[in-house]
Parts: sequence; structure tokens; C-alpha cells
Amino acid sequence: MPFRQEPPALGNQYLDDRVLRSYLRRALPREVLAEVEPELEDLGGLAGGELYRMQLTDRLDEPRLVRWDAWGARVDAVEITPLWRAAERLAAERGLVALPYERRHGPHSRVHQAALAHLFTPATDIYSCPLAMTDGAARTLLSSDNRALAGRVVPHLTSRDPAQFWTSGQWMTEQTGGSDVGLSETVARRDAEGRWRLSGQKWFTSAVSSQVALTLARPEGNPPGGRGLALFLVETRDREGRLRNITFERLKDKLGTRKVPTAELTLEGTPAELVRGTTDGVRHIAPMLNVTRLWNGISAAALMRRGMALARDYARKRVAFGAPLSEKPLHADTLAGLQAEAEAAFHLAFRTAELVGLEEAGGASEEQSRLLRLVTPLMKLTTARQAVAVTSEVLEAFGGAGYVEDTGLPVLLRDAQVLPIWEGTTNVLALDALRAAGRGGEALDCLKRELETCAREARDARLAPARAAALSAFEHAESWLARASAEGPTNVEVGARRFALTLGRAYALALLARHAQWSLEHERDPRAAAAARRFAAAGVNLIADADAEDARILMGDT
Ligand code: MFK
Repeated sequence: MPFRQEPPALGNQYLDDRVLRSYLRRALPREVLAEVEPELEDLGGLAGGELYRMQLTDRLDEPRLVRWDAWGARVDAVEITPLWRAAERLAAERGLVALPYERRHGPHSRVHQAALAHLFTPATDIYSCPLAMTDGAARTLLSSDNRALAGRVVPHLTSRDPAQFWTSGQWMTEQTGGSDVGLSETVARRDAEGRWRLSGQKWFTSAVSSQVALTLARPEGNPPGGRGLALFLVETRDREGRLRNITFERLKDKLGTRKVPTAELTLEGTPAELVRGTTDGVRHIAPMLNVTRLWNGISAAALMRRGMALARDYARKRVAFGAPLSEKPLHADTLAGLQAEAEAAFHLAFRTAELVGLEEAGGASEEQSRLLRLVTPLMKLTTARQAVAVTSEVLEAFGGAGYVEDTGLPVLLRDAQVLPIWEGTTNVLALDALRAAGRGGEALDCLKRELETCAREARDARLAPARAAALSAFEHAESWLARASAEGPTNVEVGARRFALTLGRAYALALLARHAQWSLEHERDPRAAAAARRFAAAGVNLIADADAEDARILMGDT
């Protein structure tokens, strides 16, 4: 028989996930865990079974923009893939958006949702994108005090009935940019009946098949910048299913997330409802940004986990130079480094979900709310970069097979690459983190106290290097900020990315070490501690005392 390589396989993605299960045992009260575990196990079975098979067979299918039907009628429909249709139903039935609003488990409802999303995301071709935006829209509408609008729309966004469930888009990006949203050119005017109508172009509108979208537009006469924008809700179609003065110009030809129908849209007098006031649209849409950034982090951890599940299974099956790769010290060492990154990212993302859940249930202290404002951008930017690095290495762990499309592996890297880009790039979020840290320095103090608490709890001698690395990285970041601030704003900005990544990695390590202590004591499991030591050795402190002048010299023309 000629040699045939056995492909990697996935088991039950909940039962096989040591990190998720161990975390949930610590983070959830026993009765809550007992209640949620059967559905996690069920979704884990689907994720490693039927949904994975669909992903592999449906690999080449992509959404299509259908402008006309066979008889010449204009339809402007976006046909989504079979897996996306299945994911839509599954998401509604399992309450992937509904859970934090039903709040059956009080402050733990966000963790419950995050655990389901962790299993769902890598199994459904980034259907988490519309779910993230839908969740963000529900949160934004509920915090808007526009009871009439929230009362009409939120029950659809949070419905468990697939026939009633709506998703929401988030139409912010225009040709002027996705980062500096204040440059938006879409104009809002009142018509003769006093109804708002929007005109302009939206350049990157994800999941355009949604029933509603939150968007920004400038009421005529308003000043430039983010303050002059207002937040609107658009219902995309009328009762007959026709688009409401919206033209789908084309679908984007993207590197990854190719199952997500992202479009360019033209709005020509599109009816819209004001969500909240006629100004301060950027501030008013911020709740949505923070929710989608949480989803981004959960998705980053989840994609790393999927890559590791495949790479570890393959390492046991693939024999080279006389032994399975899993028995080769260098291969095992490489995977251990990736596992440590994935594990630290997991704890950072789930700690953020805990804080969001506390705040939503009214149980967050002022300290925890401040911490959350700083941790959200830190978590998003840190985990997104980890996801790109880890999925890239995962591909390499398969050798040439990782570079061949029909193994289903390259899509992991292509999908991960969006995570540092959408919902705020690394640099934009680093500046946001500086802003959050800067206001009187209170948020930074909150983070310091949290790190110190984690370090105190991680008292086992085996965790000493992790404790030391987390604390010393934080201290270096703190002293760098004080020094750079004294030197002037350019020096602060030039180091913002290194500062934010150092804080993000230090916090991820401290959380991992704290969990490792629990796992040593309650599970007699040394693996989380090994991950913490490995992560500590990989480099936490990225502060370089480079200054703005060096950047100017290096990047200048002369
Ligand atoms: C897998 C799941 C992933 C989900 C995928 C969804 C796909 C969607 C595709 C996209 O839409 S990608 C485009 C996403 N775009 C962004 O995320 C925007 C990135 N840019 C920023 O975040 C900028 O920092 C920002 C646009 C907010 C800057 O705009 P401005 O006009 O300069 O606003 P400014 O002055 O910084 O902030 C205005 C107010 O909002 C301030 O409050 P005050 O008016 O009280 O001073 C800010 O403090 C507040 N603010 C800004 N960001 C905030 C925030 N408040 C809370 N949280 C935040 N994150």
C-alpha cells in the first residue's frame, strides 16, 4: 500500500478543551456549571462533528450578490452559504445573543455566552461577526433611553425563535476611513414628513444580510468631527422585502472572512430613526464598539484553540524521522509555546467577559468599571495579534499541508488576520488605551491592584517566574509612561503600541498564573502553571526606550 497521511480530526470541542473546562470550574458556581454544561457539551459535539464536516465540504462556497431574478425583477439579495444559514438558526436557538439579556445566571451570563461563542465561532465560518454586531446593537439601544425603538427592535435581536431573530449591521466605515470615523460624509436630512433620510456611501459593511443596522450620519448643518455625527438605526427592507433606498454596489474581495458578506452600500434618502440626540454619534455608538471588541477577543482565543486542536492531533499522527511529531522534542517545544499564548489569551478574553457581565448585572464596583474601560482595548489588541502569530505557526506545524487550501488549514490564518484590523487596529486601540489610562491615572492604578492581587494569589513557588515577569513588565510600562509624558505627547504616542501590548501581556500572564494556582490546588494539574512559565519566558515586557527621534530618522526620506 502506498503511504497515505491520516488527516487531523476533531473530537468534542467542549470535552477536549482542558482550558475552557478548567476555567469554568473555577469561575462558575457549581449549580450554574451543572446547568450550562450539557448545552456546552452538545455544541462541542456539533463543532467537532457535523459543523466541521460542513466547513470542509462547503469550503469553496461563498456569498453571492444577486441583483436580478430570472424574470427581470430587481431583487438585490445576498445569498449566504448553507453553513451560515445553519449557524443563524443555531445561534438563535442557543441564545448566543439572547443570553446576556435574559441574564438567567446574573453576572455569569456573559461568561456563559462567551463559553458558547468560544465553541461556536471557529465552527461557523465567522458567523460570530453578525452576532457580535447584533449583541452590540442590543446593548447600544438599551443604553440609549430610546424606549420606543429599543422596545421594537431589541426583542428581535435577542429572540431565540429563528423566525423572529434579526441580526444588526454596524455601518461605520466610509471611504474617508474606518478608524477616523469623525470624517464620515453621510448626510442626514429631514423629509417633508419630518422623517430622517440618509445619503452617502458606506464602504465596508459587514454581514450586509442583516435586517437592521446602526450607522452614523451628519445632520445637515452639524459641525465636522465625531461630535457632529448622530447615531441612527436603519431597517434595511420594507414589508415587501425591498431594500429601502439602499444599493448594494458590490461585495468586497477580502483576504479572509470570505463567508461574511461584506458590501459597499450607497444610501440615497434611506429612511432612518435617530437613536439618541442629533450629535455625539461616536460617543453614542461606543457601547457597540466595546461589545464587538469583546467578541473579537473571544474569537481570537477560539481560533487559536481550533488551530491547536488540529495541530496537536496531527502531531500524534504524523510520523517523520522515525517517530510521531509529538515525540520530537523540537516540535513539542514549538507547540508548547503556541499553547501558552493561546492559554494566556483565553484568560484575558474571559476575564473581560466577567467584567462586562458584572457591569451589566449592576454588580461592578467603580474600580471594576474603570478597569474594564482600560482592559477592553488592551485585551482586543493583545489577543488579536496573538491569534495571527499562533495561527501562522499552526500552519507551519503542518509543513506544506498547512499551505494547501483543501486541508482547510490556511483559512485559519486568513480569518485571524482580520482580528487586529476591524473593530479598531492595534494602533487605534493603543491610543484608546492611553486615553483610558490617562484620565487621572485611576484606571492604570486599578490594573496595578488587579495584577498585584493575581500575583499574591499565585503563591506556588512554581509560579514565581510568572509573578515576577508580570509585575516587572507592568512597573516598566508605568515608569515609561511617566517619563514619556514628561518628554511630551509625541514620545507618548510613539511608544503607545509597545506600552499597550506590555500591559496586555502582563495582565494575561497574571490571570493565567492565578488560574494555574487554582488548577494546581483543585485539579492537581501542572499544565496551566507550565503555560504561565512558558509565557513569562516568551517576552512580556515589550517596552523599548526608543524615542520619537529614532522613528523620524528611520522613516524619513534622508
Ligand atoms: C468576531 C467579532 C468581530 C466583530 C466584527 C464586526 C465587523 C464590523 C466591521 C467594522 O465596522 S470595522 C470598523 C470599526 N471601527 C472602529 O472600531 C473605529 C475605530 N476608531 C476608534 O475607535 C476611534 O478611537 C474613534 C472613532 C472612537 C475616535 O473618534 P473621535 O471622533 O476622534 O472620537 P473621540 O473624541 O475620541 O471620542 C468621542 C467620545 O467617545 C469621547 O467621549 P466624550 O465625548 O465624553 O469625551 C470618548 O471618550 C468616547 N469613546 C471613544 N471610544 C470609546 C469611548 N467611550 C467608551 N468606549 C470606547 N471604546
